[in-house]
Amino acid sequence: MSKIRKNIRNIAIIAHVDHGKTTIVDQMFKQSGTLETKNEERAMDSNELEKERGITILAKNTGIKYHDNRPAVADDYRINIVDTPGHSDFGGEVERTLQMVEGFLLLVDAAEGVLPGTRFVLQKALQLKLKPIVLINKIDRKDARIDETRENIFDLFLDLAQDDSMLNFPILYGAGRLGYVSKEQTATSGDMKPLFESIIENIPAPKEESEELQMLVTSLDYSDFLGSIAIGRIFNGTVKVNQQIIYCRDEFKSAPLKITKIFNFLGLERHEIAEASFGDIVAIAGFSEPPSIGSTICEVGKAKPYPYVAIDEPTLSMYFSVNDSPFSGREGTLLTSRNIKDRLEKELKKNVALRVEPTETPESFKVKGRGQLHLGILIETMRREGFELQVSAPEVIYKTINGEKCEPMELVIIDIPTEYQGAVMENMGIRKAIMKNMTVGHDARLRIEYEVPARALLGFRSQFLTDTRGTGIVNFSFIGYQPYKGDIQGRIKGALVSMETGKVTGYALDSLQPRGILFVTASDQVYEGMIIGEHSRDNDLDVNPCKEKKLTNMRASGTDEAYKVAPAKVMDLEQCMEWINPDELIEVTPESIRLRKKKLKRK
Ligand SMILES: Nc1nc2c(ncn2[C@@H]2O[C@H](COP(=O)(O)OP(=O)(O)OP(=O)(O)O)[C@@H](O)[C@H]2O)c(=O)[nH]1
Ligand SMILES: [Mg+2]
Repeated sequence: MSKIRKNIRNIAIIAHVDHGKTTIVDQMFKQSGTLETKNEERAMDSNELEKERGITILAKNTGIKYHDNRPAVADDYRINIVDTPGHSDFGGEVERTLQMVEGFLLLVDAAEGVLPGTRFVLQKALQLKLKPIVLINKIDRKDARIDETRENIFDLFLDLAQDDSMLNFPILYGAGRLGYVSKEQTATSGDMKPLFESIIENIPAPKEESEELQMLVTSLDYSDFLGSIAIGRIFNGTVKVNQQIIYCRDEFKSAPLKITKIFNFLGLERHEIAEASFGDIVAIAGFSEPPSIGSTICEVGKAKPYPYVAIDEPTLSMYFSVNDSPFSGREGTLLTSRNIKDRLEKELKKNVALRVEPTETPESFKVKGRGQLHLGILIETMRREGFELQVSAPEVIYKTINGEKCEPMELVIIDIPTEYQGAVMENMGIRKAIMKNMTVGHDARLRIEYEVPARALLGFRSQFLTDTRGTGIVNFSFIGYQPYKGDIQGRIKGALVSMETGKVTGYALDSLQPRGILFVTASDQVYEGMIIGEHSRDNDLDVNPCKEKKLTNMRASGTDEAYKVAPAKVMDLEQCMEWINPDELIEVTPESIRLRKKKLKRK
């Protein structure tokens, strides 16, 4: 007979980027009484880059305790929550963690409506047959379009549901940031109770199918005291501290090992517990080697891998190489191919959507990910750790399907003031975009849906912002592979390349200004072959940014400050990734991001 843990609910919060997932978790903490502490915003976005950029990068587990006092169900409940990232580059995080839960809360921003990320995460959740709750969020926004959003959500479910039972879902309305959720779309105040109650009513309690232990490992952690830590969901059985276990995956079976600690998640803390059973999401220590994500923890002698749905394959690749620029070793501490290899191997253990392949030279690795931001965050993290490396222009990963060359495609939704329609449509046309839908929205804005080859979006954003004078909004998400669409023009402008190694002078920059857009400032150090600007024409141009003014008579030349040079264009890593061509590299160190030609010396 199968057992049920009627006081537990496991739920993932999913949405398009920025639709308010992490913010609503703050309120769930607060109003369930789990976190009494201060008013820290987006408490779950705990890592440095998440805080800096205001986005969630890693999916994370937490839990709350909730007392429901409705007579029929009055009891104490524990709701385990997975906060997932919305940015499509981190889709692997969503796929990985959805496998832990029985249900999901789909948030949709009432003003932005259904966007490509909404489709992506909903599709993944429905494929796993998880139970839905829909929350139209941010209804406090003045530009909220609740009716239209709800209609679009229904259309999306109709499109993605695998059977009719999936079409029957509760819809709530709320403003996560203001701390209220309601069954009424006209609500302007209230609390989170309707959300908690809906979770308890609609999300199935965990059920045990067998008493033999099966815990699916969905993420890894490490502590200096405890070593490797496996985090995951127990689907069957019970596990206790000091118990002997094994972990297995496919044909692999580990040697027995002893569990030293078990923790569960509550608010921002982990609590040590003595045992855990089916339905619980826990962290377990005692491993000498970390089990791979997707492994199942079982009793000794009873290896039984739990089904693990593989994560989508990467769509973008870049080469990561040892920094061989003339400035190598000036700013970083981790320089060698060994350093880079070890670091990438460590990353592979927990970054499930990443792949690393050796190349013909030990100095270089082919790193594959789900998009520019996915790889960009890894590079940014590495430079903060002290690494120096060189990375190549990102390239999409082609696939041969039924003998035909295919390429990754993105669903793109742009939202622009009508007046820019011409410029944007022309730009999309050049990029081989296929228009799928166009609707006229409020405030004389247009919403156009396209399917576009992913490679055509490299470098798209800056052009789009120029075309729409910064007023356009663009969102995209991977939708699958389609036959190759033919040539697409890349960067039209050439590079201004330094022919000297030395210190940049204001005098030289002053005379180079008319040639294009400069990336360097007076007194920057440059080397021969380094790119110091974008040429206004389509060819590369060798220039000397270090030229000094000739001293005339006995009088010293004017100082650098005397020259009026427009401020240099400083590009961050992701902008550089959009800008560069295949014969160029980005040199990344803890202090600097430089662009260079692969071949530094002039002929
Ligand atoms: N008006 C309004 N803004 C909100 C509400 N909830 C969240 N926001 C704002 O929306 C932005 C994004 O919020 P987050 O909670 O980080 O969104 P998210 O879905 O976790 O974002 P990712 O994890 O990066 O996908 C923040 O600026 C929030 O302050 C709301 O109820 N009303
Ligand atoms: Mg978030």
